[in-house]
Amino acid sequence: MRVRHPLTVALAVLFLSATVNAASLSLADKNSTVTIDPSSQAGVSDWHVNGTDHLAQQWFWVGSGSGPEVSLDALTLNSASTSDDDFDPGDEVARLAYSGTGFDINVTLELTGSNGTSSKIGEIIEIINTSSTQSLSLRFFQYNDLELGGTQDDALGYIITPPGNTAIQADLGGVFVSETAATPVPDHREVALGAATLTSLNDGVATTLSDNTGPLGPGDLTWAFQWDVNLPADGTLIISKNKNLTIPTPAAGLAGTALLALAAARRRRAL
Ligand SMILES: [Ca+2]
Ligand SMILES: [Ca+2]
Ligand SMILES: [Ca+2]
Ligand SMILES: [Ca+2]
Repeated sequence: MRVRHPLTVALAVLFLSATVNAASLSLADKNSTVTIDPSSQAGVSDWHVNGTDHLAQQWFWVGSGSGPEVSLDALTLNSASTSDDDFDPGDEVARLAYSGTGFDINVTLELTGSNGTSSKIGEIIEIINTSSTQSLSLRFFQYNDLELGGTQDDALGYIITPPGNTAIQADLGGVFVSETAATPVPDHREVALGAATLTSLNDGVATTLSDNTGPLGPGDLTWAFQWDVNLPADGTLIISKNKNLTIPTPAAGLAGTALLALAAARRRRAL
């Protein structure tokens, strides 16, 4: 067995604690980078793909029972770290661990860039009832404010219902994002404009998302998902989601823009 020099171990521990205390984390994979602030509502604040930032804010809120929800950063942050799991340049995985009263929430984000014009963020959220005697009732929210193409306004946003677990947002230039919350299907969802959803999550009153699935736009589009979580003692819920972003090739972008212009002209004629 190889014995490590005590100084090496001490340095490793120092490095580890420096990572845990980092104010913000950066992920990088191929054509993409992501910035995560685990200690504020800014949350996941940048998603650069091919040099353009397509994301203003993506973050989580949680409410106990029927009480008002708070953002995830209001809980106790136990650890926040990144790692390189695919042995190419850049850390593409972030792991955040929080504790609330009677529960733990662990978030894993994995950035998968490409050598072309697409990018993906996969997320796994683990909600653990830490009581061995009491059941747990929570409402868990994920909020998204994408700004596709680096500009605030986008053409169109909607959620496909049923089953109500895939959100779509598209920009005039043809940049396109879809997110599917594969397991489990959210209990409520909402497409909105501007700060409407964010305001309702921060108003100190228990929120139930409106189930407005759109389509909405053009404008500053947002969407959110809500899960009503009921866990037995020692129970765990795992939520798994994938966000896919596609930037069109110039020809496809022109075709997309032409289609949107045609749809707008039809709407004008119908008025
Ligand atoms: Ca890597
Ligand atoms: Ca835009
Ligand atoms: Ca609220
Ligand atoms: Ca937006």
